[in-house]
Amino acid sequence: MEATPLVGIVMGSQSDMAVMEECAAQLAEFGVPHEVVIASAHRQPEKVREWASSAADRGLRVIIAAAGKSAHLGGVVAAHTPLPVITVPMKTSDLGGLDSLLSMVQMPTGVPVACVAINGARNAAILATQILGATMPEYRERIVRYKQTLAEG
Ligand code: RP5
Repeated sequence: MEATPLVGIVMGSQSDMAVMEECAAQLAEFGVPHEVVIASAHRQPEKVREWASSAADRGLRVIIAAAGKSAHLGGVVAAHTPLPVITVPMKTSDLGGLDSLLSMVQMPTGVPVACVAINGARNAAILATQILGATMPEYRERIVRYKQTLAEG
């Protein structure tokens, strides 16, 4: 039986998948059960609302939201869930991802999201695992080991 996902990855378009596969791969390396869904805040607002508002009850602990251009997905998800939301600004063809980044970091007071670097998919996975590790020792241990591998070069 598959483990209940602890991290939910949501992205605005199939076109984000090539970058976000790295996020899923990093979570898999840490052994973190996760789910992946494509849902656009603008094109599929009801799908986003339903997924985000049921996330905590379904067992998710952290959400990673990736989007590009006018990247409202993370903020909309955060509006519908008490879970922490990590956003990943997608690099874009016209504005290089600065559009995505600024859309994500300028959230109004009361609805925060964390934000990693443009295309920072692996860092989003690492941060999500660190959040899990705050209360789940097995994931804290995986981060400790990962940091040891970084230090050893
Ligand atoms: C956003 O618009 C998506 O997250 C994607 O990064 C960007 C472009 O989407 P497509 O037009 O390629 O579907 O919603």
